[in-house]
Amino acid sequence: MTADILKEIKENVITGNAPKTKEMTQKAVAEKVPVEEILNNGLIAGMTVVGVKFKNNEFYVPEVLIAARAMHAGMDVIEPLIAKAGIKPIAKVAIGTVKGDLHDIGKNLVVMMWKGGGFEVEDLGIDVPPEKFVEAAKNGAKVLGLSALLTTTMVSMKEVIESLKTAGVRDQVKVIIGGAPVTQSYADEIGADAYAPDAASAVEKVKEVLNI
Ligand code: B1M
Repeated sequence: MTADILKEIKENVITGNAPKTKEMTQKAVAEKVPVEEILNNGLIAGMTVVGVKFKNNEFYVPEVLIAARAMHAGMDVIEPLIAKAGIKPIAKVAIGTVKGDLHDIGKNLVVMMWKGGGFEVEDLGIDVPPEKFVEAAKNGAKVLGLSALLTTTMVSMKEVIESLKTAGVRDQVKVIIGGAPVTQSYADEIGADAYAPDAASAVEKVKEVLNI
């Protein structure tokens, strides 16, 4: 029975049915399914499939956004219970679009995938100056995600890494970069810890840099 409800939650996240995801999550809570199971085997399991489909070009941006909305509908139900159950997020991470850059669709997808992967995500927004990334690292983010869509703003990624060094916090945080003009060789050149070509890979990369 529990397995059926969790399967339904997972399937409704994948198909992006927010009302049904909410309803099934409420049903699971009413039937005393442990909140950790609802999260891991229902909601996160659904988003994981979405990530794989997105990577394989079976899903495109609209499907991912709709699935994320469904996941949020389920999260809203269990969020108060998560705090009570004492479930800890895997790690705290922060992400922003770098200084001078206002593009946020790709960055928002990474936010959703990271949340879907069980991370606590601080979204720093767009046009984020290096000092805000430094502040996030000082506030406990274990990974910083930097997004850039313009060839003119990707240089700011290097500034972020230099600022982390100047502030003496480079060793305590991993830096993952991404965005259309960004490449692995650029990541190597500026000393980033990883490059992710898309939002689904960003989940794999964050686990990789944290050794989890
Ligand atoms: Co702009 N824009 N834009 N734009 N825009 C591009 C990027 C451009 C390629 C269009 C073009 O000329 N063909 C071009 C950049 C050229 C260049 O530098 N090489 C460009 C330009 C020039 C500009 C302006 C300068 C235009 C002007 O005003 N003259 C201006 C700059 C404003 C600024 O930022 N200061 C500008 C403005 C805008 C809008 C505001 C109108 C709007 C943004 C709206 C918004 O984001 N809220 C916009 C849009 C929508 C685009 C295009 C059409 C689409 C971008 C997008 O959202 N793609 C884009 C052309 C294109 O790409 N076809 C273009 C979908 C999104 C899902 O993909 O963001 O690449 P993307 O994210 C991917 C991956 O890159 C990766 O994951 C995502 C998917 O899995 N990823 C990460 C992204 N961040 C990641 C971080 C990670 C890991 C992966 O880890 C941390």
